[in-house]
Amino acid sequence: MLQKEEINSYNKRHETVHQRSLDFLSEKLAHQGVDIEGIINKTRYFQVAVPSWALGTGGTRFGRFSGGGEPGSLEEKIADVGLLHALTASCNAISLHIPWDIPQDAGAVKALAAKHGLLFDAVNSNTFQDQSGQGQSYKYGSLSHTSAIVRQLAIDHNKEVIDHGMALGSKALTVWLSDGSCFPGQQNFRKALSRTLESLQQIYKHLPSDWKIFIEYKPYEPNFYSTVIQDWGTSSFLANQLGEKAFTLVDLGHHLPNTNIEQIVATLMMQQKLGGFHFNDSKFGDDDLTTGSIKPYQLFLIFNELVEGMTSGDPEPAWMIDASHNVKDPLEDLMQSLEAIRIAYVQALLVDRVALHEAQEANDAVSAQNILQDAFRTDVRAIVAEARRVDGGALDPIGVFRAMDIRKQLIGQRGEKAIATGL
Ligand SMILES: [Mn+2]
Repeated sequence: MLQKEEINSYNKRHETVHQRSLDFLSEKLAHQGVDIEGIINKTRYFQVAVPSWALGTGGTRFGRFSGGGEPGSLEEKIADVGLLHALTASCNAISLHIPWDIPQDAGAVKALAAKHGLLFDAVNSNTFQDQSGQGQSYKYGSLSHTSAIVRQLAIDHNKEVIDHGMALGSKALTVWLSDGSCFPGQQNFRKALSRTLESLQQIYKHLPSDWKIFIEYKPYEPNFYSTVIQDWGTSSFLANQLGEKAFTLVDLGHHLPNTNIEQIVATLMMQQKLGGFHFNDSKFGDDDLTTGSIKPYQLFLIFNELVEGMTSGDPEPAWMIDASHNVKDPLEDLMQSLEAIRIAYVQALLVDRVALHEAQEANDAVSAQNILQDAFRTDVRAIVAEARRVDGGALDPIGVFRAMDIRKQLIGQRGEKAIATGL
């Protein structure tokens, strides 16, 4: 475990410059009537879950280039998220994928996570691949399958995932289906959707009273003609049919190019139906690139709607990073994502909402754009760094990670060939 003193000693090197940037920003914001302390506090509480599958080097269908020292067990995955949380103080939860991360001893796993200051976020089911020894195949779908026996297998799996999650203190189940078809005519759209709803209703019955179910959508891949839950409208339909514990989950990469995701967010929040949120970035499809690496302005505009919703009293969604990489060290990648997410959040907090509403009501497009871009062009990194520092994190997390040669240490402990389980 990374010691607080080690982080503090690195922080000392950056203290003077950091303080100067913070004072400069503080004075600038004070002129605008913004209380910087309030913003820092809100930032501290903005915590994002890290999924257990983001800790290893991701692959594509063409190849996988492991970086070494990857976590080979659930315990090591928890240690990696603990390390990230120690450095960034911004990811206090881990999201597990069952069956990749079935806890053998839930009590011990829970205790280990608590030692790292971690909670268990939503648990994720997996019916997009067959598990060894599985009697039936998901090749042609799971919850929507034409065979009742396959559907039952998938329903039972989701119930088991809920049971695992309950033992760990999770409060939500995320369902993402790869169900769909590759060729026109292959699947009856109406029957597939209606079977999916019936299957979800069975799972919903198993949900404890204080749990939520998040329904994720995706337009294509791995199926390339149709996906049963293709868009937010379909997810929203299912959530509304299921009941008050069911919500839509928005994954940034699960949209066709140029989709107005911020408007989807606003529409779902207005109905109190946005339950979960997955961060990543993309150029073309579900590219799973580092959050904020390609379209930081879009990320800000999305956060602008999220903050608009949260300040109107809509429930805060469950935040999670959902990305996986071929090129970067996965831990460094996650640190970049965590930073980008908080930057966009803080910029959205800086939007002069009263003035924006006035400009909108007056149909003043020029002022509205200026108000948004004033916030977006504010360099808020000192606020994000200060929020980390106050909570014992590093002013420069990647700098510490590199200076301490943490990847080399992990390779020393786990080996060059250690490959994260599940990917
Ligand atoms: Mn996702």
